Amino acid sequence: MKKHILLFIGLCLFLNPRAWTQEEESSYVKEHYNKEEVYIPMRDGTRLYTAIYTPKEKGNHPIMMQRTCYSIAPYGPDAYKRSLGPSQYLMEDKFIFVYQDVRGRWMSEGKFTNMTPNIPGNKHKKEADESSDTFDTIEWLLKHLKGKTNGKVGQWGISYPGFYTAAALPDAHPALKASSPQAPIGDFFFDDFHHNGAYLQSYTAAYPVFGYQTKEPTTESWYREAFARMKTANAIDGYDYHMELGPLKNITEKIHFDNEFWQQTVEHPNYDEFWQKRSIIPHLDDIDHAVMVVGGWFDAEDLYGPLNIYKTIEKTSPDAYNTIVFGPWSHGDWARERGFQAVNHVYFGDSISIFYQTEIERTFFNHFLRDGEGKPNLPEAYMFDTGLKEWQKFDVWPPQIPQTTLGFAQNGKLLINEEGSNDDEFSYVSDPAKPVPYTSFTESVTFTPRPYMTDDQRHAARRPDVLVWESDPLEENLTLAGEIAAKLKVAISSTDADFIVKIIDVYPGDHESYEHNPDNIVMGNYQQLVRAEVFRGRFRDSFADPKPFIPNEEDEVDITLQDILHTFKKGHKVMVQIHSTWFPYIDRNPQKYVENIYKAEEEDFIKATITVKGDSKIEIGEIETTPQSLQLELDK
Ligand code: PG9
Repeated sequence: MKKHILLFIGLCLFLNPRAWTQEEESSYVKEHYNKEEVYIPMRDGTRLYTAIYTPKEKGNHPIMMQRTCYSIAPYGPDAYKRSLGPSQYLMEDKFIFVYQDVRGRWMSEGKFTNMTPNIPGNKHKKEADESSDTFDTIEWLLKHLKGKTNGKVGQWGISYPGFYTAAALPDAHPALKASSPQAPIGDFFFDDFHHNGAYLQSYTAAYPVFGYQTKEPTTESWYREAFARMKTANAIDGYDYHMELGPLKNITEKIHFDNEFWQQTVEHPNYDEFWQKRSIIPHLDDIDHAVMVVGGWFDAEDLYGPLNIYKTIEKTSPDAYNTIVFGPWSHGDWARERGFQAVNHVYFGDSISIFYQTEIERTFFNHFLRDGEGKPNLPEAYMFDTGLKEWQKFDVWPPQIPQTTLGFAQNGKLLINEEGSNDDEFSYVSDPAKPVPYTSFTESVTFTPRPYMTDDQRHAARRPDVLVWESDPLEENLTLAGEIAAKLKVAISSTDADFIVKIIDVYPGDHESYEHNPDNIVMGNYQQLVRAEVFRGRFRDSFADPKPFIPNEEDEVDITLQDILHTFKKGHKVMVQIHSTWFPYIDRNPQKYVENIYKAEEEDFIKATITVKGDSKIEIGEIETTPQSLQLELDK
């Protein structure tokens, strides 16, 4: 009888997987895995500290590896990670899990470099980069684990570990069979610290983690004192905190005065060789193993990276098995399941991460690392429609569907598939002394910004320095899918300005509210942000070669916003907002052209009248954008 009950429980769990508790995961690791820690020598002699978790169950297990700048802690042969691998399901499937501190971080030797530049064609040379470090690590592991492994290696990582996964794709070791760069950083001038040349002031507190060199291998944090300078514990209002900070030069003088990466950021305000060589995107042209790129539609940190790494591989390694998965997630949500999936106030459904972990990620790795023939039963693009709140499968991304154009008419009327008139113009006064808040709520100083990605936009819509266009209530569903190009015709009264463009889903007044929200969050008439982007106007002709505007002369600013898949449902309205400050998410543009905004003085910050001409427009669909770093490579 007991056996039948246990069998029934097991069947229920298999059919309805549930997230384990931390205690369950931790005890599983100790019961089923052995751990060893080793130094692995790289080709230049530098040794990288590596933890190897091997199943106690004998067998020829595949290897799953993660390389990280965030520590492979806990250190010590008897200290075990609470869980192993991308999910508990792959941990149950028994792999040899390998974690490695990258060069110059934590217990590894060597010097840390942000976004280590790739050395093309480096497979057999003496110089080291992330590709060669991964190659040398795999070569060493195959020898060390002989008799315990089937010789197939997979790798995965989220965010910076996602970059290290992508950085291992060029000149990959032949044993590397499956890579999943998840929310990978692609290029720090467009991911994380900058968007289209504008600095994300909301990232200021993150600099200590990346701006210092460890004097020698250590298990202890070496940046905590510098982190404390941001007083993040006491700063209850990030907007006021950053306004009181004043111009960015005060960050250099008062906070990050000894931070190597901050100094580099300040000295390289344009997209010069310093940033270009740190982009992984131009190096994705000889990939010969399976890749699954994963990202979240509301990932505030790395959206440019996953979308452009996937699309570039499609272009430059057309024969590679290369797929993409995008869900209704914030940064890294897919790796954790809390029962329901919501980003800030917006609810998308239950057990979405479990579905991804069990049906998509587990299938991908088991297929390519065990004995899967041909291709796994997965689509080219597994994309979640964030309006319909359901998964869609596509044979190609961006999808080949008719382009949608949004146009701007008088009286705040948004035109759909109709363009406005150049005779119309819409103006506002942008004042850096009173910038548009980027959140509808009070937020303290952030390590990185997150909830704003689906936030209510009514706080901005009511400001005189925000242009707003709104469609009539839709008579049928409208799906906006693919890439987005905002083509603005503008004139400004000064010599520099930023442009923020937002696409917003306006809910009907009777829209349901969600039980996971506080009672005061009513979703009727909610103006949900779907996608937004900033563009620093000085870079309108070239990110490498900025130039001032000529006051009051019409000019063009073309802005690429990151892809979306969102169905605006019948009864909803489509809204577009345009403005020129977005604080403290983005640093304030002085609006008077200076060579380097990181060194601008208080008196450089001036009001400016911004005019947007009526024949500006936004196009959504297959726009054929090319990442800046790839374009520069192609232009050589
Ligand atoms: N991409 C994320 C990040 C990079 C740099 C600063 C802050 C965040 C991440 O690796 O989590």
